[in-house]
Amino acid sequence: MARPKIALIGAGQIGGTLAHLAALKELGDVVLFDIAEGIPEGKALDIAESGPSAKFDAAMSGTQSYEDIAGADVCIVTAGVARKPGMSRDDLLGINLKVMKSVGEGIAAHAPDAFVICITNPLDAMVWALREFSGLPHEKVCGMAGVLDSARFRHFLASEFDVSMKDVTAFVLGGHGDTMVPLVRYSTVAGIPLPDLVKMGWTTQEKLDAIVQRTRDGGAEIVGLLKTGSAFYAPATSAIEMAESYLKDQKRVLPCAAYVDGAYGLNGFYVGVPTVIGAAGIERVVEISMDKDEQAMFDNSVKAVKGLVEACKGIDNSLA
Ligand code: A3D
Repeated sequence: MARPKIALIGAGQIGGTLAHLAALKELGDVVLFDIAEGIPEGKALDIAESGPSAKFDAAMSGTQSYEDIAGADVCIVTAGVARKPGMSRDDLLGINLKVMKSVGEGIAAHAPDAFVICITNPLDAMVWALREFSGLPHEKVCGMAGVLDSARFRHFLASEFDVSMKDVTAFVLGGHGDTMVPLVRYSTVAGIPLPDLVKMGWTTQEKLDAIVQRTRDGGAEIVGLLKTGSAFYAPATSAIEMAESYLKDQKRVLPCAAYVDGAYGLNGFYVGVPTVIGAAGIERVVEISMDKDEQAMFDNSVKAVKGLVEACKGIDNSLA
C-alpha cells in the first residue's frame, strides 16, 4: 500500500517542525507548500538528509504549486502570519483571512478528500473561514488548539505535583484565546479530579487558580520569551497527534475546534470541544455537562468567537 500523503500548507516555524515530526514518526510522504520560494524546498531537503541517521522512510518535497498537494490524505494549515510581542491573536484576522481564502480554494481544487487541520490564528474564526472557502464536509475540517492548551495545562500540573505528565489528564474547552475554559473538575491525576487533590493537600486553590491563568496565557508567555514569533514545537506536536489519530483510525478523544451542530446548544458553529478523531474525521462531538460557572465561561468564550466570525463576514462579503 502506498504511504499516506501529508500536505503542509505553510512551511514556517510550525510547518517545518510538522514535517520533521511526520518524518520521524513515518506518518507518510510530506509535501511542504509555501509562497516563499526556496523555504519549503530547503526544509524538505534538510529533513530528507536527516533520514539516513534518523532511519525513516518518507519522501520530502517543497513546492509553490498547489498541484503538488494533489490527493493529500491530510492537510495541515499554518499559512499566514504569527504573533509578535504586543499583538493579540485577533490582530491577525484581516491578513490571515485572505490567506485562508487562497488555501481553501487550493485544497478544494487539489485535495478535496483530505482531513484538514487548521492552526492559523485567530484559530476558531480561521477554521470556520477555511471550511467556508474550501466547501469540504464539516467533519473533515477542524482546528488545533485544545490539544495544545490542555498539554500546557498538563505540563504545569505535572510540575506542580511532581508526577509524570503521562498520568495527568486535562480538559480545556471553548475558543483558543484569553477566554479559553480550562475545566478543573474534569482534569485529573490518575483519575483523581483536581478539586479532590486540593482537599488532599497536594496543592492549594490559589496555586491551582494561578496554573489555570498561566494556561490561558500560555501562548503569550512564549511570544514574550521568543520575541520574534510564537510557539512552534508544542503546536506542531499537538497537530501531529490529531493527524495520527485520523490516519491510523485511533479514535482518540481529543479536544479540538470542531463544527458543533446541536450539542452545547450551538447551531452550526466552530469552537473547542472534546471530539473523537478517526478515519471519518471528527466522528463525534462529546457533550459534557457543565455547572453554572463553567457554562458562563463557555458562553463568554463562544461570544468572543462569534464576534470574530462576524468580523470575518464584514471583511469578506462572500462569507456573509
Ligand atoms: P511562520 O513561521 O511565520 O510561518 C507562516 C508561513 O506561512 C510563512 O512561511 C509564510 O511564508 C507562509 N505564508 C504566508 N502566506 C501564505 C500563503 N498565502 N500561502 C502559503 N503560505 C503562506 O508562523 P508559524 O509557523 O510560527 O505560525 C503559523 C500560524 O500558526 C500563525 O498564524 C500562528 O499565529 C498560528 N499558531 C497557532 C497556534 C494555535 O494553538 C492555534 C499556536 C501557535 C501558532
